[in-house]
Amino acid sequence: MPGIVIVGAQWGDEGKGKATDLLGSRIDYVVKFNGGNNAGHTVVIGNEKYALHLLPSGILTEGVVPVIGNGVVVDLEVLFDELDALNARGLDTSKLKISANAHIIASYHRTLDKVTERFLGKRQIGTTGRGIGPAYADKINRVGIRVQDLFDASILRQKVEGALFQKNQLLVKVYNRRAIGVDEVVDELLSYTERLAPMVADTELELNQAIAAGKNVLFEGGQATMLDVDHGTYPFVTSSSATAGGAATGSGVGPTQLNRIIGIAKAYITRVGAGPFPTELFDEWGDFLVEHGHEFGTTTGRRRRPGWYDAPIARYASRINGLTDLVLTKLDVLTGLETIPVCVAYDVDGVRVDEVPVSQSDFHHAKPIYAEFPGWAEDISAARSFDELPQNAQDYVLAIERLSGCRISAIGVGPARDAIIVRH
Ligand code: 2SA
Ligand code: GDP
Ligand code: MG
Repeated sequence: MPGIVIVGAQWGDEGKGKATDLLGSRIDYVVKFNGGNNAGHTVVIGNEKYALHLLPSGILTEGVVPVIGNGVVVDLEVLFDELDALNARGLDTSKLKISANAHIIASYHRTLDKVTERFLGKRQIGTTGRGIGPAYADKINRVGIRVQDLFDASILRQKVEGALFQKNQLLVKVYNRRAIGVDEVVDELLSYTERLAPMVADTELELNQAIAAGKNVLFEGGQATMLDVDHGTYPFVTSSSATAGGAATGSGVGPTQLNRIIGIAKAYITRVGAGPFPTELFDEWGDFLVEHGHEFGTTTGRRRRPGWYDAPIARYASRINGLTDLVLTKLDVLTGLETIPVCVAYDVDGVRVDEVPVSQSDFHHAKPIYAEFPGWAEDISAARSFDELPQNAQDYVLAIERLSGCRISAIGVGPARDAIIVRH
């Protein structure tokens, strides 16, 4: 191995939590490298269902060291709530390490996220309202608060003053809100330091040492390729690097140490929030996918927008991430369909376009060109080898593999932890 990256190959919610969890037994560290508590991973273990937002899903596997890397934005209230909830269910979370360089989401980031969205009206992004964008904006503007700042009260005060200076003008003059006091923010943040202290580490050093010692490190991407701030459907994206390159910058481990890059894609596709989506379905087939796939947000409970598998997006994700493997999840959700359309190219204003168009307007106008594949009616959730799948399901997977430009090394056939066919 030893550096394995897992990224979403579509618009998120592909089942990354399950894939991470599947590899868990051979893994020593699981690192979250981007995003914050906007993520939502649902992992089913036995009869227990866990919904994680901020914590890496490796926290559910015994013996694994879960790490929140420098590329993450951390809401401390959420952090301790999630830890308390897991502890109450008997899970040991004492191994968690948090990078001293990770940035903090404070209450003013949440406030700004919500008021900005309201202000945008029809042009809103449909964010999760968790303060993600404003926290990353502060990081790039060099007025962010980092985890390490919480351990020096006078430095913290200076930084909070710097962070609030422009924001208060904006809140009062543009958004007609009250100004936020420096003291209230400093007090809020300092109230967490005692509990936080034992978790804070030089995770960049520790991860490099672990890799040098031959340990296996899994980098778990939040959100997905099409939501990446550089490579996604900007501005309808999240504010972090959700593609494989983000694993290096968001953890301090160099790209030469990343040996395997695994993209996760559903056998169809969904998106939450606003933005272009060529294969989106507004008919009963969309309802079928939402109903059979339980497509509701793990974080906000929002209904996900459903659509057919989009092969140009899969090829794009393959390229941008340098995928070595694709894991196809939720094949079971398609059971019962007579025919299954797959988008193979787009029609953009009368012209056939084979790849994701670089122009945002073209992508907005792109109409899918479909190939149709025959479906299957048999329940596939007990299949554990490729041969056990009905012929039409095998053919569907092989067609998707051919169209996506990447080998499919595992296939999800149900929500349970072991409901997966491993091919490579
Ligand atoms: P934000 O809050 O600034 O990151 O929102 C910006 C866009 O990114 C989308 N986004 C997501 N899309 C799918 N799943 C996500 N996580 C949750 C889940 C979502 C939920 O696993 O279900 O529960 O609603 C996620 N996080 C961010 C978001 O919809 C915006 O389009
Ligand atoms: P993530 O954000 O990529 O981690 O994905 P989410 O957890 O938000 O959404 C994926 C959902 O699909 C979860 O509820 C999983 O339990 C479920 N899931 C994962 N793999 C499969 C599968 O192969 N079949 C079915 N039916 N459900 C799956
Ligand atoms: Mg999710």
